[in-house]
Amino acid sequence: MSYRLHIGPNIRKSPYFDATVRDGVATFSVYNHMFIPGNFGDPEAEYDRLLNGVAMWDVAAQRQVELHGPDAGALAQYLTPRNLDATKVGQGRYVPICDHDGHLINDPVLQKLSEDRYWLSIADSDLLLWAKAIAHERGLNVTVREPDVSPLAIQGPKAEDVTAALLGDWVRDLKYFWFREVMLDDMPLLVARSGWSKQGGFELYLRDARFGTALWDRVKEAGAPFGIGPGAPNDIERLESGLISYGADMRHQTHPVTPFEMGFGKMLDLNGPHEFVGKPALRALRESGQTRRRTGLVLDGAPVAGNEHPLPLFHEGKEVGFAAEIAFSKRLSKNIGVGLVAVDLPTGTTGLSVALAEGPRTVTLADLPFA
Ligand code: THG
Repeated sequence: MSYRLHIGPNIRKSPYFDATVRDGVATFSVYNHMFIPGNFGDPEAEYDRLLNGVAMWDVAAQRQVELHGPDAGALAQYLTPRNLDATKVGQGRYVPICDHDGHLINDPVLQKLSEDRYWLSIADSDLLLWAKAIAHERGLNVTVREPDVSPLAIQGPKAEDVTAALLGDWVRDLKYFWFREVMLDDMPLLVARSGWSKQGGFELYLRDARFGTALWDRVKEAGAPFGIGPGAPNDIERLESGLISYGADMRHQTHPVTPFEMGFGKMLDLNGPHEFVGKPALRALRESGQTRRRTGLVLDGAPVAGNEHPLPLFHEGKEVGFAAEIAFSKRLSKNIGVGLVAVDLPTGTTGLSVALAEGPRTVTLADLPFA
């Protein structure tokens, strides 16, 4: 389903907005109060480029929350149950963020730029307000703000060749989730090997919005020999790969989940000496035991149109969880999805049901990733 959105000054525009419009963006969504491209008119070609070639995405809506000052490291550690002791300057880390009830409120990538400067590259919830309030209320000596930083992703098997053509062969030695700060002409960038797909690639964090179109065009030019084309974070690929989508898979207002339920249990350090938001709640949740788990879903029948919000899953007349997102995978030629179900229902369990707009479907539980 798609609707027309009313466009007004209340929704922010990415520095790449003009370039994406010029290059044929067909749909937008809204993420962190900013437009983010949905597709460029040919979703199948865009999926194919991501899996077999290379795609460029305007992901400026992955906004940064900057922690700067003597207590930046202390605040970063207080915000996440993941232990950051071993995190080095130049290294990124996927960090679950919980509220005081132990519910996930964001799942950003943390970048450690220096001992006194960190960025949280956030998912779609207002972490800036949260981090500012916590810093202030705890009397920490740190400035929390949204810097002028806008990521552009290059994803797909040919992303390394494109990024090397643009920036040099050193990018080939960059390790997964590590980054380097560089200049491209006059453009200040942070370049990381990361991105919201399992096809490999890089994210260029542009540190001056005035160069949005210039950077977009440099990437396009460097990628042309490799068949680069515009695209956007791809829901079908992410379902196949099992990547987590805050907003779809969980949202603290509507379908709160714990990090244990999302499979983050091993990332948490609940026994260490350091304090962090949610520690007592998470320790209590660990004791009381997990009731739901993240799972893949397979739906029978004809290709589905997809769902607009989480849908309850039923088994033997009982509600046992929810389907977070469902889509038809042409590559796997089946309807796939992700969701949460009761822990006593193992992979392979069949006969669950979900009520789609187009009618009821039978659901079988599957392992993640699908492929
Ligand atoms: N890149 C950057 N910022 C982001 C995202 C991103 N902000 C929004 C959103 N994505 C945050 N959420 C995620 C979710 C998954 C991953 C990264 C950010 C991810 N996960 C890998 C996985 O699950 O296999 C690796 C996780 C790990 O290291 O353990 O990459 O994509 N800049």
